[in-house]
Amino acid sequence: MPYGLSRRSLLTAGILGSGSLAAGGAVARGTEPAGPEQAGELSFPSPELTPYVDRLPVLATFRGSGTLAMAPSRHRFHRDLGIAPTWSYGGQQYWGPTIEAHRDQPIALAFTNRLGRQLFAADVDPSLEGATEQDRSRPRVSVHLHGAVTPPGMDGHPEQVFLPGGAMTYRHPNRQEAAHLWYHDHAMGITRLNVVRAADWGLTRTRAGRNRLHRDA
Ligand SMILES: [Cu+2]
Repeated sequence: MPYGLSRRSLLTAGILGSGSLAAGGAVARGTEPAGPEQAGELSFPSPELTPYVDRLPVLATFRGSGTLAMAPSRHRFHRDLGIAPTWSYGGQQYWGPTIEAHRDQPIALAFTNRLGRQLFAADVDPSLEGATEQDRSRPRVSVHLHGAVTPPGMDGHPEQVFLPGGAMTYRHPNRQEAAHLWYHDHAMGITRLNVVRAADWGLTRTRAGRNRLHRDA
């Protein structure tokens, strides 16, 4: 398929019915309204699941400077679904830890790419700008702190990527007002695949000047 994720990939990963369906929903928008009998491969109908039966996970908090590994993990998105393979930051089951920082106090965050084969390898589309066949087996990553005021070299732009075995240290001056921000992969041509599998964080600052980098749930 030319874009989006195949239904087969999502079923294989066992994440249908999870929050990850937001990606599928976005793909479905703009198409004809589809009832159950009309559901096509781009509409990603959700299986029947009982809502609000799982306790919401509380993510770990990461404070100050340090290293976060980007690595494969596993998570059960609903009690009635199987355990799905995921990617995460910092040893979480999915996404990454809340990262807490303080206004005007610079931090340095090193990210290591320990990812194996792209979990959505079949959905890598080499016809997209920046994407290559190699992305199926050696996924590039770039960590962008969305909304942060950063020096240009620390912005995690789409071509500032590193491969498995590589690492990048991002230095954030945190010279901006309090805000909730999120961090996410930004790799050219495969962001949609990497982000569904892993990543975001955010930055909150109180009026007292406290920054709190946290996951945008
Ligand atoms: Cu962003």
